[in-house]
Amino acid sequence: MSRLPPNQRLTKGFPVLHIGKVPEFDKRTWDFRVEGTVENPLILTYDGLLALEGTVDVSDFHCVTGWSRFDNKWEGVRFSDLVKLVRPKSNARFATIGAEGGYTTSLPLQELMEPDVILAYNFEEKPLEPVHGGPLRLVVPKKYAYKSAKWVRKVVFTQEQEPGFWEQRGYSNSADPWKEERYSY
Ligand SMILES: Nc1nc2c(c(=O)[nH]1)N[C@H]1C(S)=C(S)[C@@H](COP(=O)(O)O)O[C@H]1N2
Ligand SMILES: [Mo]
Repeated sequence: MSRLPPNQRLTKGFPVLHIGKVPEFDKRTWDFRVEGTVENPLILTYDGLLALEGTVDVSDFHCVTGWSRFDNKWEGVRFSDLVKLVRPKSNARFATIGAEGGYTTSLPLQELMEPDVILAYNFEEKPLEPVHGGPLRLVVPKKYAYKSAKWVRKVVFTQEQEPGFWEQRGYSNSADPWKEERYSY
């Protein structure tokens, strides 16, 4: 199988795509919260987040508008490592990712537990730039990139799935680029 999903084209640059303004990052007030149906909710500062066990992963990125970018080197906290810390209750099946400015997306825990799913704070060995979601973004390589929320502040574990920003506006909830699941019809 080709490395490029159907009807995608390869880009060498790194397009910037989002709605709204790039948020200001103030290390003194920024926090990252993990809550919902978990045994051990967390509130971390930026330094607290960097102190967690980190992972580097190189992955491909596919935007639903048709561009793909190969070999992106992310460093951050594996979602599955976060799960070990917060210990979801047995009825937790999804998580909603909340970003600055109200953007949300959600995924089944089963998909978030994949080893390439990372809450990334570094990109290509440097702190992730604000335009690309710094200080913290989710990276879900096997899904169209609207699942890779930029400027993440919150993860809420849930029993039922809460449709995200684009998922409420006609984009696919499953968002698999290999099956070309772009729209929800
Ligand atoms: N918070 C937030 N995250 C977001 C978006 C957004 O509008 N807001 N757009 C998504 C979409 S559609 C894409 S293609 C990627 C683009 O990431 P990039 O700008 O780093 O290339 O961010 C995703 N994450
Ligand atoms: Mo996108």
